[in-house]
Amino acid sequence: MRLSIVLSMQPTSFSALAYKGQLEKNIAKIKNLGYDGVELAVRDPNLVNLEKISKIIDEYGLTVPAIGTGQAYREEGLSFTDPDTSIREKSIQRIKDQINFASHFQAIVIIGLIRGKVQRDVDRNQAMKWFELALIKCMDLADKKGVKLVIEPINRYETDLVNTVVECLELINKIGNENIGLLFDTFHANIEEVSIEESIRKASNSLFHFHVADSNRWAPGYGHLDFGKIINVLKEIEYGSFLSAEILPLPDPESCVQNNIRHLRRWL
Ligand code: LER
Ligand code: MN
Repeated sequence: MRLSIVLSMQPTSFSALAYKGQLEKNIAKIKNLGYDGVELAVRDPNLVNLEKISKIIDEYGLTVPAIGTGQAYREEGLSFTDPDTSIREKSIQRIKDQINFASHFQAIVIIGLIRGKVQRDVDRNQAMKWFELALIKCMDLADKKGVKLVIEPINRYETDLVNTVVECLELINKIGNENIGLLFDTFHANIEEVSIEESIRKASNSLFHFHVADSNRWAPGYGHLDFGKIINVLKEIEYGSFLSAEILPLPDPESCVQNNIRHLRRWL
């Protein structure tokens, strides 16, 4: 298992980010601390200088395991389940742009908050149908580009569409494409799952990516989750990809980024 950390490429209101902006400076720090990768949170890939970022990432010998896409929902209100057709179309196009962007890094594209929420006067089944349809449209391009997508179960306080691993696996099975899988996030799982370890086992066949944060969304070691147990289950199911830290910059950005790696390495 390798370690990465989320870095936002554009200003955002999302708080669970140790580092935002100052790309070269932060990428150098991430590398020097011993991380293997950097997960990029991108609002709109058309506003990113691909050549520049690729060059920096290559220079520091880092991998980009995944691209986060939720800022398009937070900052622009784009969602797969908006009752307005043009917004749904725009959000599908945005994820297609993300798939093209991700293909340059062989990175996974994350489907998190871009799914939206069930809006007033919208039937829940209708919202789920829009969600599925959007995924199917995106998978066409993902298959062509050889890019994988992951759906992230997100806790009930952020969305009411797909909160748990079981709901997420149902949706993945419905789509029935080997390039779509699950992103497990320990912060959300701590709120929604009966047992974090059992849920990881359930997800094992579709587990493509993994977000780590402690119970309070601080770095692992600052809350009450048992990362020894979590990592042992990941070893048991032979998860071989990244543990990506999506953590609050507390008590300060430097300590959390250093202590995340120190804490997790005890069991890796
Ligand atoms: C994104 O990976 C995530 O975990 C969400 O909480 C974003 O709001
Ligand atoms: Mn997450």
